[in-house]
Amino acid sequence: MNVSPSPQCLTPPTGILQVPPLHRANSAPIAPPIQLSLIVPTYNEGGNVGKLITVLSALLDPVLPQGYELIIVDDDSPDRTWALAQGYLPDYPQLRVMRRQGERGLSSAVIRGWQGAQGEILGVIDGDLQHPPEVLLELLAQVRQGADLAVASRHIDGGGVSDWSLARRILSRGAQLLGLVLLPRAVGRVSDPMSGYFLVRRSAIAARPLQPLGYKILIEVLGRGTLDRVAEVPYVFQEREAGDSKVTAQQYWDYLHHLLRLRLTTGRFQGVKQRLRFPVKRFLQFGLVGSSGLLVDMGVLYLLFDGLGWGLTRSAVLAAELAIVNNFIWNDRWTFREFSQRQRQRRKTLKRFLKFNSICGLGLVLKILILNVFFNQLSLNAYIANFLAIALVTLWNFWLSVRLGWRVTQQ
Ligand SMILES: Nc1nc2c(ncn2[C@@H]2O[C@H](COP(=O)(O)OP(=O)(O)OP(=O)(O)O)[C@@H](O)[C@H]2O)c(=O)[nH]1
Ligand SMILES: [Mg+2]
Repeated sequence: MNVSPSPQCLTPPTGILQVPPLHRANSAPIAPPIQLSLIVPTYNEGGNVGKLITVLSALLDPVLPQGYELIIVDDDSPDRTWALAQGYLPDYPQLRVMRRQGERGLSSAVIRGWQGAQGEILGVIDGDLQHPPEVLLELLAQVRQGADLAVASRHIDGGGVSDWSLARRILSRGAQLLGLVLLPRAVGRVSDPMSGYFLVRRSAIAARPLQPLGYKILIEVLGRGTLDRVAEVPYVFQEREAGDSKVTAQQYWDYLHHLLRLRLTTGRFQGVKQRLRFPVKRFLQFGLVGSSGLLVDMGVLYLLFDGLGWGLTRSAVLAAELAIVNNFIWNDRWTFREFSQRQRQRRKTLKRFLKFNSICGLGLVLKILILNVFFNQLSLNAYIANFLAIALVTLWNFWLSVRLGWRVTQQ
């Protein structure tokens, strides 16, 4: 026979994944009320869980005395992480442990934790100490100052990854790019949509069914939440000290599946509205800059090919590159001024320049393809075909520049 379980041992909720709104009046009289509920999803984190509990409690006790709860949601780990965590319950009154049996997965563990939580501010942090605990206080400060979502980011100044291989960096950035293309409005709101370390106001996600898949719970929050203000705080992703990563190729598939599901189930009308709100003024500026680039291109070509007698290809390549430099400078200082002003560091400017170069390079390939189709397949006049190709590619370049080139996260 089981002894009656401690109230600090939470029963995993069942049914749909939906966070209830907060009903203070119905909750047990606790003084002071819980403000922050931080979920720690764990699977085989026996080597980390003890240290995590002590570090997080020491950090939060002075800031929110009795006003927070730390909820370990463990998926019945074979290394008995849940039992180890339960061992800390008597000494840590703000600690709760939820042992899930029969349901698995990081994202659903986080939501089950939020479903059993009492706080108005809900959060998540990894259980392997890769997320620096002290950043939590900065995230909390952001929410207290009015943010609906505060995300710890590796991709703003002061953030980073400690020792990732090139392959992992490329995979992570590739996944982010895919998200930007498929779900630009949601994913584009933060610089690090892959972050698993954030706080969100309960009211921003309450009372709506959530359908996360795999690891990227933040994508679900961005896609389905009502988030007026989003803030970011930099952090450096630490190396694991104990235990093993649970990341497998399956997580990449889940991520793709998750993005597509969100694409199909959210934002359809937003997409229409967005199309109707085409940024005409900015596009005209972009077109004007493009025309100035054409002049630079022609002028340099004339100078090198006719004036200096260089070969045609060499002259054309240099002329095109100088035109790109010209366009970049004007677009950065004029067309997309308000974006570049917020990211003025030299490294960021260089990054924007390289992105713009790739966008233009891709545009050139596209232009030649379109020109050939119009001229060879549709038998249009060469100059009309060229004009149409330039117009289409300018639109394409503009779209990519807005989506990827001068993208700044909303603060
Ligand atoms: N409850 C629960 N937690 C999980 C599950 N999978 C992973 N976790 C926890 O989620 C957190 C992040 O998982 P990790 O495997 O460390 O993933 P990561 O930090 O993105 O990647 P690494 O840098 O390789 O460690 C850790 O605290 C894991 O223990 C799961 O299926 N259920
Ligand atoms: Mg980890």
